[in-house]
Amino acid sequence: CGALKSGLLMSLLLVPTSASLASNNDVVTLRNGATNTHAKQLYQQHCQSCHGVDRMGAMGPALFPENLSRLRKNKAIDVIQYGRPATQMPGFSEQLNSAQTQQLVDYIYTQPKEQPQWSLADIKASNIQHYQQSKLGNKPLFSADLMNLFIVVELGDHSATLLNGDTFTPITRFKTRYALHGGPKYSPDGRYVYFASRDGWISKYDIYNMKIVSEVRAGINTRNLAVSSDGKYAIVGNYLPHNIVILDTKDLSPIKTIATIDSEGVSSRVSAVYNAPPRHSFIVALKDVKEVWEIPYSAEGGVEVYKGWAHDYRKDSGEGKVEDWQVTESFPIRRIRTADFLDDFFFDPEYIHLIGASRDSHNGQVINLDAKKKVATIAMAGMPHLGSGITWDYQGKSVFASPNIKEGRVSVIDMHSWQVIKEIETLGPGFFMRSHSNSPYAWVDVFFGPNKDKVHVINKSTLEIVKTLTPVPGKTAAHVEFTKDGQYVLLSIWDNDGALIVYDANTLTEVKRLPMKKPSGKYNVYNKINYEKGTSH
Ligand code: DHE
Repeated sequence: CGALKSGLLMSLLLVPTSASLASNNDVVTLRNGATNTHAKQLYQQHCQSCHGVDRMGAMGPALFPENLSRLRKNKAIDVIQYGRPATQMPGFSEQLNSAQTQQLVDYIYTQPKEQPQWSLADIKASNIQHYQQSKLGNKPLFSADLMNLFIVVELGDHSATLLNGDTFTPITRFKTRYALHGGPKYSPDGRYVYFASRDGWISKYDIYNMKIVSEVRAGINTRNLAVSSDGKYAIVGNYLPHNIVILDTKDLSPIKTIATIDSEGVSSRVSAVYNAPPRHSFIVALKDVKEVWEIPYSAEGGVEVYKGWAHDYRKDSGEGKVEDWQVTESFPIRRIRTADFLDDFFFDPEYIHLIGASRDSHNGQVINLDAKKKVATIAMAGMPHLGSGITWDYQGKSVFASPNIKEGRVSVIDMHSWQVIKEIETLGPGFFMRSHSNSPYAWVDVFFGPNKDKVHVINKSTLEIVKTLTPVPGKTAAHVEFTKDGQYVLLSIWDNDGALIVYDANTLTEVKRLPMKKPSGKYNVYNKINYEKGTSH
């Protein structure tokens, strides 16, 4: 991670000085009982810029024993030496010998003297109101189709651009928190956008007034956030502490935290949180235990069902495990046990089925959320990136397709029989896939390996690659998003000296190129708030 030197400074600046985040890791007691300051120096030199001061996590995850429970020590040695696929973690075999690698492993599996805490009180204390919403106007301060706006996240200098999706001109550009990750989420009307940074900051941006209005630090090491369909609540999933946090979207004040502990009392990181609109609930995927949670946030799905779930919760878990109940019946937890761990997820458009896979398994599990049970296994080679999956209609059936982060293939799966219809061969493993209901094409990148500068365009009716683009030779081309009407595609050149390239979605020819600093994801208001099938949710 030494490459991210500028990240180091930001990370140091942004780690709060609250006493609750202090820890004393200077002296490490190794397995043989000896103490060692060298391990910490190695950590500071090679790991801190990504994994944060005192192992708290930043661009990379926090490194404490409870966050490493699924990684055996000998595997951790491999990860340090050779890197981890599908992450920003490079290999260090050139810089570190095996004794140094072992010292680092011992260090990260050592409990800190003081356990890092981030309580409801810490969250409350971190809540900042930059502007009083009542004093801001209710009309946009610019003229554009509000449904065809894009937010483009630029990781290069931790900024975001608000882009007019008709003219492809930037409306404004603003600073974000350090290392945003995952898709920002819009309010149901598209006016507000909520960002999550890897180090726990949630920011609410008012598009009409082009201002960050509220912020809060919801965790030390955060995965992602989701916003309820009624726009009232945001849920944040954390790696550290092991919990979820429900926020009031009005001002991002915390409503409650829920420790993510399974029915056996085992604590877990949160893989990701999602909004399931037809269910009026949040889905919480847990990483270290074989459970998925459903948390209804409104009684709209049927009061009786809601009560049933609340009852289910009491029966399953007992109330003692939930901190900070404000209203006993609010946000009850419905536990769904799973056959395997789930690291990556996809939902069918009806949100009845969850398709999940663990990092170590080659099979996907299909779980019926209503029946609370596994209904099918999908045979998939490599490591499908289900989170980037999309759906479309193919020969009268619904299919979903997912890129693969280990192998050069896109798997296309029948969503009725759960059989793989086709494995489309690509020029290397890919990360993101996209389409639009109005487009005959699906786009997939080749994020990893020598062909990272290539992007494939797949015909959704024939399941064949019809064109492979190389927009900037040698530079990673990844992550596309369509305009509201599906007529144009925006693609990122993932480089500090990068660009956002606009293509005509039908002729596949370039229309415009805007210089940008490592643009990562881009998010169209209309596609997001309407849960367009071709985009991520
Ligand atoms: Fe992501 C989304 C998990 C590495 C860029 N990534 C997501 C989501 C999850 C996830 C669960 C969906 C959340 C959401 O949008 O609400 N990502 C993971 C990992 O577990 C993984 C493999 C390891 C890790 O570091 O956590 C990982 N992701 C990366 C990267 O290395 C990427 C390329 C660069 C970065 O920013 O760290 C990256 N992930 C993204 C982006 C999205 C994302 C741009 C949003 C995609 C979208 O279109 O919605």
